[in-house]
Amino acid sequence: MALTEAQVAKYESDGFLIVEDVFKDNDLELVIGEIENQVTVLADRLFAAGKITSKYTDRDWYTRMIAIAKEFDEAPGLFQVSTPMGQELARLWSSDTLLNMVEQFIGSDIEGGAIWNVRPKVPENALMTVPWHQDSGYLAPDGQYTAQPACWIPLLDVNEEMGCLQVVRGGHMPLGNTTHHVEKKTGDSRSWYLYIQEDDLPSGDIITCELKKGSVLFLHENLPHRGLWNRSNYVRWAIDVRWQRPSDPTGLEGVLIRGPRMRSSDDPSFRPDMMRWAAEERKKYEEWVNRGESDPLDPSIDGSWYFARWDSDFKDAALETES
Ligand SMILES: O=C(O)CCC(=O)C(=O)O
Repeated sequence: MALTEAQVAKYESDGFLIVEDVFKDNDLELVIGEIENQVTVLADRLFAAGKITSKYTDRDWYTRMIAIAKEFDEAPGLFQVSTPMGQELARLWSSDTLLNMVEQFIGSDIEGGAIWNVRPKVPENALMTVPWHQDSGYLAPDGQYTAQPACWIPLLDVNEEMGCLQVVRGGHMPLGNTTHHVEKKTGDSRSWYLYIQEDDLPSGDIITCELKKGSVLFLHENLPHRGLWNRSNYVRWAIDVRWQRPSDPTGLEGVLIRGPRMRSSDDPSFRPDMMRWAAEERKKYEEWVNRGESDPLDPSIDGSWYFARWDSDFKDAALETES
């Protein structure tokens, strides 16, 4: 699927682009099945650890994580930060369907961005509600000018009530970061999010991006956006993945490994080895969040390395992370 010139121009001027009917139901079923299995793995772990009194096997994809989170509210966050990259998600991320569109934004040398997420946003859960930010705010300063389009892929129809995304149209310009703050200082102490104060948001219409399953939302790395509170009775499942040019800094040097190479302009037959990358990434990630040492059921992330860019209180902790 190729984007029209008008769609590419819209992405450049608005900083985001909704593309409808990218995937058919069947295209997403394998990923959903994989995620359902991963939820079962988590439920088994939590049940064995006595964190939940039932594995809630009678609940479906739309409600199981809600039942689990009622007993252990950190479960969705734990799912997000600790579930390994699965084969089906890797396939989707590196699919020609997505790469053919991404190529129109950044050219035909493509590397995956090292930050990716599967988000089970359950209702009324602060840890799953992402405040206003620019994705590049989470990077080291040298990464803030790296073109790094994100693709947000809902796994069901999403609307405002379910906690879809909001964006500031055109708010990605001029390039560079707006001041971010560390949410754990003012909000939930377990939070790993940065936030932009409403007063610091660039001017521009705030657009609520309601999407049908099968549609995707591309986001410019510099575009302020947030995930709304989920006020529905369902889990708002969504995936977000990123790409960049291999020649650009990731802004994550020393913390995460580079993302997987996906396309090469001088070798059209190049195919990525996604699962090898995923295994290496896992190892590095475990070190990064210190999961080897801390409680494996604690979802908190040591985000001091990116907190420190915005708040000097985290400088010492960041130095420890790097050493
Ligand atoms: O899924 C959400 O609610 C937030 C997603 C987001 O902020 C992101 O992908 O950068």
